[in-house]
Amino acid sequence: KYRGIIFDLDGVICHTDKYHYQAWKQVADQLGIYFDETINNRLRGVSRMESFEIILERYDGAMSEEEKERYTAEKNEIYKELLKNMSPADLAPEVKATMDELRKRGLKLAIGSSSRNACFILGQLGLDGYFDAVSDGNQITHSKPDPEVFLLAAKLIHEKPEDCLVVEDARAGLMAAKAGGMDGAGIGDASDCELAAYHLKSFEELLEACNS
Ligand code: B16
Ligand code: MG
Repeated sequence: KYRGIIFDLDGVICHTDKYHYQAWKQVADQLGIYFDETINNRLRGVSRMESFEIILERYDGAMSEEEKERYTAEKNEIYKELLKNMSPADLAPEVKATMDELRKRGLKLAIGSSSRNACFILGQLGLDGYFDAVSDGNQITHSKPDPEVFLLAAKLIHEKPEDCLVVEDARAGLMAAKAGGMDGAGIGDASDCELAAYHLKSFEELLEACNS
């Protein structure tokens, strides 16, 4: 049924939420802004600057664009330091085994991530060069829910959007898939999302979704 699978990275292939959280928390604390894990959940799939805008909803002052750039750059420095803790042990065996099986069945595999650190994270996980294509936050101008990152992924694997399935943990990502004319499979936080064609309880269930 599908010819290509496009995976979101953070929240699907690996879990970087705790590092995003710790890094944003340090910035929020400096500014005296209340920030917790529930607010952090709203940052899934959203770009770095848009994430900061969500955090600033609880900030009572004005902030110049220059300052916003400075704080988001600082968050990224902290985040990148934390990412150094990641290793191939952070890649769940069932995730790797499922992807290997999908590839064996002839499907092309791509990454469609809002993150500008996607390649670094893939390297940490030992997945350098594993995917047929990587479409990430460095190559796009509009982030999810805009479909740009997934349309680029489909183009890079030379498949039509309607022949691709997107795997996402964020509502914004499932909206992006739909806007791009692709089916979506929701996992984790997005597994119950009504926008998804498949509601995955585990990563392995993808194998059934691709058979159906
Ligand atoms: P960066 P995904 C997204 O990745 C994260 O879910 C989101 O929380 C983050 O703000 C965004 O990447 C940008 O990340 O600061 O590394 O460029 O889920 O689309 O793989
Ligand atoms: Mg995600």
